[in-house]
Amino acid sequence: MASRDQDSRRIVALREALAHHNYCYYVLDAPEVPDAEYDRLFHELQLLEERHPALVTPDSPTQRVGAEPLKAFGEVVHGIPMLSLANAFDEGGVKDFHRRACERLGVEHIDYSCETKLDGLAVSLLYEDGVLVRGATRGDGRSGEDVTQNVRTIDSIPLRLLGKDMPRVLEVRGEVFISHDGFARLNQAQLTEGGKQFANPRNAAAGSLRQLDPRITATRPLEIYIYGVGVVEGNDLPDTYSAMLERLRGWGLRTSPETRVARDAEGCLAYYRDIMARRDKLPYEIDGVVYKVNRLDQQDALGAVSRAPRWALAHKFPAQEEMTLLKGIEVQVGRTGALTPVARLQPVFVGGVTVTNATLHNQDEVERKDVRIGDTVIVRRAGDVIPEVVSVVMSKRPNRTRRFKMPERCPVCDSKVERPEGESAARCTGGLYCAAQRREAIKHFASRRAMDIEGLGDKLVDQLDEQGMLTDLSDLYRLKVNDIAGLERMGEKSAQNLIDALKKSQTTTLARFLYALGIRDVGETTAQSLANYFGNLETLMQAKEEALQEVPDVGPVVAGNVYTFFRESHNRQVIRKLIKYGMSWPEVVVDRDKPQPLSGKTFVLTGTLGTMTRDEAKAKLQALGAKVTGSVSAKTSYVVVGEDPGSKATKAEQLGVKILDEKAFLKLLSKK
Ligand code: D41
Repeated sequence: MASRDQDSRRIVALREALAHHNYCYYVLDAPEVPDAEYDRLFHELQLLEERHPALVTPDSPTQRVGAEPLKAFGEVVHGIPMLSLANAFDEGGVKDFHRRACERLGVEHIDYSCETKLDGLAVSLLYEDGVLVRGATRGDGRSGEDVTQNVRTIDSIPLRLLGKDMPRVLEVRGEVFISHDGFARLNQAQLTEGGKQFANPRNAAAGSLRQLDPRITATRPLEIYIYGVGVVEGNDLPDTYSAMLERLRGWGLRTSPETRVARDAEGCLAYYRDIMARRDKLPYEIDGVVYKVNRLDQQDALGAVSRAPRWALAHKFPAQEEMTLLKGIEVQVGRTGALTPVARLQPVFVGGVTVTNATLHNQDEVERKDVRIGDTVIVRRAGDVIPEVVSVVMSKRPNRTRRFKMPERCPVCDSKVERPEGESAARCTGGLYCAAQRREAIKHFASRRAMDIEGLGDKLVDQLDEQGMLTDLSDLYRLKVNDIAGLERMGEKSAQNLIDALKKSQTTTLARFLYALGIRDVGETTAQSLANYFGNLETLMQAKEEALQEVPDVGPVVAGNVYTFFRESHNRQVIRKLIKYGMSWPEVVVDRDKPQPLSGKTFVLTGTLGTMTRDEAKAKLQALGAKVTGSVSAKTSYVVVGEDPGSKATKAEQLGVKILDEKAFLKLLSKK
């Protein structure tokens, strides 16, 4: 057995190695060793410490968990108050802030350090001689709660600082948060363990940090970014905030990778726009950005007013959810005739724009959310998606509200409305007789990924249709400059441009043309598959349903839709006219002999897959030549079983059909 001395040296070496790997992983985001190696080192340290309990120190990586639950948190009075941030909500606010700072400092230009504003909660960490001795919440800024045992469980917080030359006393401040992924995992775990669901990552982070039992906190995916210092004793810090962050990072503290130095208000605003554009791609929630005067001497000169520094500004993103009054519900008719209930709202500023309409999706959703006319509702607009009604504020429901009912006749063309069994959408049966469907079909036909007719926007389509100039799609190609020039906002020049764009669109590909026709459920990928398989339009138009189902990515439903579309004499006529007026594409070279690795195999999918939707899985399989069907029989080659599978998995077992879990399924796909 090794001597105590040898063990002691090994313990020190292991702790250093583990601290180093932690640093690479959390701070540099560049791990040097696989997790398994980290776990081995960790385990070796645990064994040695068990053998020599006297050698265990509080900063050992083995000591992150295990503290006993508390009855209550102690109070921590912050040595230097934790200030709050002044807010700006628009460009004007940022420019004012910059101008005032320039005036106070008597300078023309200021460098700012810009960073993201995480939506978590602020904490203070106190290091003495490099060892973490205390963690506290911000509280009211003057005093907070002692959460030392909890912050010790956060892996990205070092228990001991790395390197040398650190101040004897160093208090740093930062934001504790939970990433989108961590949040999803946490709520999933809560679901299986019967715990409560958290409403958002911020609440989850706050609830997790303010746990009296550190062993619970240890299971929560908390992270930290450090953004400032408080008390510092015994060593000087650099001259700028950005250099200071660099220094903190060198000591093993995790700082935001999105930090940049920018000059003046313009530089800050460019940073804001950049982050705003990437907001949805960041792995965590942010509610804005923060600008900080970079020179620390300038920070000192500016000082603070009413608990907020004059040298820092939070530039908030527009809120993504707002409350407003639902004044009415109208029904919109889409390209395929689907009726969508749309909420007419008291105009409200949300997600950066004024919203007056929001989708309610369909009748079932209206009922599930119990949305009624006269209600106060919460409207959400995130990114580029269509604003939607999220929920009703029940406490504000007036005595008299009106319920919504889907009309029995189309509000546009008065045709009968049908709701096929098993579908969520009610549909107008008017087809192209319905002005709404006709206009939407033309808008789709003209859209960028279809015929790409530049200049033919929604407004213009509506106008042309109102004038009775578009009985069907092919009429587009009979338009003359004179027909268009008289319309609203259309002069001679823009009319000629449109004619040119129409002409140009006639040289196309079969795939684009098929997609542009707007056959139900035929998206770009399916259109491409059909074009590749049949090579020319004639053969496709003659194809029987069985033949259509041979096409990779085409199942019985799509095959039925395509078949029906081409049986319709009106559709055939429109296509004939489109070609007569000049639509053309090169013949596609058909290569049906290309070996299809899964041809002859039949798959059934059941349950939820983690890495793709069932439709995506189906498309992938079909692209490899496999058939995907809905029910298991002795002829089925494989059943792919996701999470919460239905009776199909049991049936497969009974019939002795091969079962693939997601991992095995992905492996099979990757090998083909
Ligand atoms: O990401 C944040 N939430 C964040 C918060 C940040 N990036 N910087 C901050 N800087 C400060 C000052 C300038 C006062 C040191 C802050 C906060 N404060 C803050 N968080 C909560 C209250 C104040």
